[in-house]
Amino acid sequence: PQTIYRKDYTPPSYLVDTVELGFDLDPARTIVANRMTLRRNPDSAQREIELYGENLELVALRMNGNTLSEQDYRIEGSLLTIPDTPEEVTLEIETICVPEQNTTLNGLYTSNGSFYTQCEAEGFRAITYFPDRPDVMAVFTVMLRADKDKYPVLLSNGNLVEEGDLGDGRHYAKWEDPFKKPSYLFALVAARLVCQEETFRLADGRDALLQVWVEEGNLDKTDYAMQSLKNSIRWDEERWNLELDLDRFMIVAVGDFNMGAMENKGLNIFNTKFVLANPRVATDIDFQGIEAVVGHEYFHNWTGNRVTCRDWFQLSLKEGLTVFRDQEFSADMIGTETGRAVGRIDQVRTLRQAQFPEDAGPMAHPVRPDSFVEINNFYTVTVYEKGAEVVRMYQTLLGRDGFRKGMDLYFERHDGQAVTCDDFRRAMADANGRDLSLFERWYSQAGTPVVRAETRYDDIARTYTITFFQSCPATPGQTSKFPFHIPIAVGLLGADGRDLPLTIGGEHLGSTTVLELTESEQTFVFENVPEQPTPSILRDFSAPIILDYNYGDADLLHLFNHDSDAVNRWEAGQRLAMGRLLKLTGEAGVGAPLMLDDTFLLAMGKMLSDETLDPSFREQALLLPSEGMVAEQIEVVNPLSIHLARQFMRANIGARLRTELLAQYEANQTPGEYSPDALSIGKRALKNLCLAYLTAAQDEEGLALAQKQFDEAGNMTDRVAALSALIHARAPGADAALQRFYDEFEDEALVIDKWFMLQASAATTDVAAVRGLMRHPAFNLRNPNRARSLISSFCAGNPVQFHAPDGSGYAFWAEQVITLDGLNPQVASRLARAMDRWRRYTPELQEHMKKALQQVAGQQRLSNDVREVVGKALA
Ligand code: HT7
Ligand code: ZN
Repeated sequence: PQTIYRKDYTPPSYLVDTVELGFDLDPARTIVANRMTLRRNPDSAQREIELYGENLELVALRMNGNTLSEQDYRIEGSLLTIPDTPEEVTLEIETICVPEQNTTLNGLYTSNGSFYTQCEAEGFRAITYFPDRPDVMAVFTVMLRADKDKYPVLLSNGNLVEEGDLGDGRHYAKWEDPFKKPSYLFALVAARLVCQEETFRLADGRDALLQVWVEEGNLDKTDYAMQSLKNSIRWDEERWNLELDLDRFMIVAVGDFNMGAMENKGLNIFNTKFVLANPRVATDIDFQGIEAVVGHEYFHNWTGNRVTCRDWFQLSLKEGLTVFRDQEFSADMIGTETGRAVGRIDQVRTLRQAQFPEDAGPMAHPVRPDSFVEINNFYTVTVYEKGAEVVRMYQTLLGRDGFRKGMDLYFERHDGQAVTCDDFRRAMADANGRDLSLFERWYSQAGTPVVRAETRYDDIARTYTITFFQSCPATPGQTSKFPFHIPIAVGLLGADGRDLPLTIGGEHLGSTTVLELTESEQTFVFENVPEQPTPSILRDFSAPIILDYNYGDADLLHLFNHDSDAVNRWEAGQRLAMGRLLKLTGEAGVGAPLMLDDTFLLAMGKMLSDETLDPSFREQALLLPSEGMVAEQIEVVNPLSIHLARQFMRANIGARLRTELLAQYEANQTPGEYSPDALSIGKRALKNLCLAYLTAAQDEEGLALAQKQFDEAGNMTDRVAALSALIHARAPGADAALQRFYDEFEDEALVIDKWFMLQASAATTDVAAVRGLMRHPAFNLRNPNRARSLISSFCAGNPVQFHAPDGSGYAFWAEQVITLDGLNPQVASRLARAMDRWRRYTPELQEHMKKALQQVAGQQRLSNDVREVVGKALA
């Protein structure tokens, strides 16, 4: 496969002003008529028109009214070139595609018999020939024609300008989008749907029509998405002065979808998972996901749609920025300081669990990649979550007001343009009169920087010195790195646990200050420090780095008990827990007896019962680092030892903190009507963690409580938590509970996904059991949610069984990647990434893993998506 390089970017040869699309929608044979006006791009020396098309039957091609014959153009792969074209051109292209056979869910496809599209990144070329690249922006008009009975609802981007009957059982709708847009933002839907709608008054007094479209039977699950949409619109107005620019904004939910959702202009298409919710079927995490994703897609209207990306290497320009915006939105919706910190802790967890490993693995790439084989493989945690961290660091460095000035300048300069990450950085720098040239390295260098800190207190001079040493490990294609521009927020705690006032160079800096690292070694001296302090470094996780500081247990306990920065307070607990987990893992590996010290348990018990603290924070503080996070700390990974160590720790906590856990289980009940507000969510989370610890200890009362909670729960959060506790504890009632759960929710696809996922990730579920579940009538490999709920949950979420010593998990993985690749390369390729870190396992496991990787790589017919992932893993 061909590698595409960022350095090879050239401007498009032609620009497209208008596109008129006509669709005669038929699942077996859809005819697409495309009439577009193009003109030569003054910024390009090229004189040929380049169009992309894939899996299309080309019926006719006319240029300025004349039919072109095969001698007039070339088709090489997906590129159609028309040479020697005039300054201004009208092209008319007729193609045929077959939506019902499109299992890739890219381009135009059918789901449950209806039509949907997915065009990002390069799906539009599976609909018609077009200069399908984000720097070609055009005004679209769309005419949809389809059978009226089967597809009563016909939607596309922008405004509905005409609709009516065609007489032969078919009808039509014409849509015009007044804003020019790249082709990846095109969308259409032709389906039997119903909607919840509302008119919403915008800040400038205009009324906008908001609609949430779902399949019949799901209207009782749209309230939260609608509320989240209204909150998003208001928040964007209030925090950034950004208004909805359309009269109509639609969300459509579809059951077959490769990712979470898509920000098509005015017609967002969503995975049902991020739309449908009510207390009976959705958990607190589902509700939170809906708020975040509805916000994320809506915020793209400015950060992505109005200002878009010049090329796909700049993906983080829109994704990093929009993730940052959705994170801030969710934090502001909670509105409390603890709520914000708990959200931040979740973000740190995601980074450590998924992004740091990516940065250290074979697919490591900079936030702005230099090359790719398949762009779909670069919708990654690095581009999204690390990208958001990079945006957050601007705000940390420039302050909230400075960041806002930068955003304002960015929109002022670039509205209606397709731009680069450099343009964004320049806007930030220029708006604040700052030199941010070194900051560019966050975009160009892959890998997670490691910052080592050394400290010294001088009790005579009353100074406290911190020296930082930064480095960054080699990543594929980048052996040595330059120092990063790193904001490190620091506070110093006195012996009484309070923040000491900070002074550097005579300047009073309050209780937290942001130190800026730009060199590989830098020293900062705090003055007038009255006593040996405990340093709280990297407050609020001010940069996506690994902090290497030799904290002793006493320091960590002090921070865990007192740090005013909630993120670092949590972090101290994680460090305490990680130390124990690593020690226990070593002991489990050699069959030594396992023991957990009283100091740790005491600290955990105190945190658990400290009712001055928010339950949501206590839950986070008591949650142990995941098995995956432990694995990242170990050079030679034996998943079973890690599992045994963590299970031992959980059971020990459950047994030795039994009284406190039972008390908190009771204290954090949320009687009455279910509400997904932050306090109730926190209480349920803490209560259900207590239940998980108690049942991990096989506590009889705990097991009885789990059964009772399962039987009586009035909401899905408690239901699923109880079921999970029963399954993981191998409780006698687990099988019956699973059956009851299935029977009760058989018709709720998203709940049945949970049913599969719970089983797939249980350490008792081996490959044979997963194969059995694949034969279940409710299993369907073609549905991405279902495939992920069973196969990905097993391969990425059940380390003990996936890494079975006989290699059966890996053989299963290879088989599924190969089969899925024939249906849906995007889903297959994500599953393929479960093997990214294969070189870190024991030699025996490595051997099996390599064999499985080679088996996949050796397939003759393989998508670029999967070939790139396994190729890089084996390289
Ligand atoms: N911008 C959207 C990306 C997306 C996507 C990418 C590749 C293949 C399918 C896809 N569906 C959605 C989602 C987002 O970040 O908002
Ligand atoms: Zn996005």
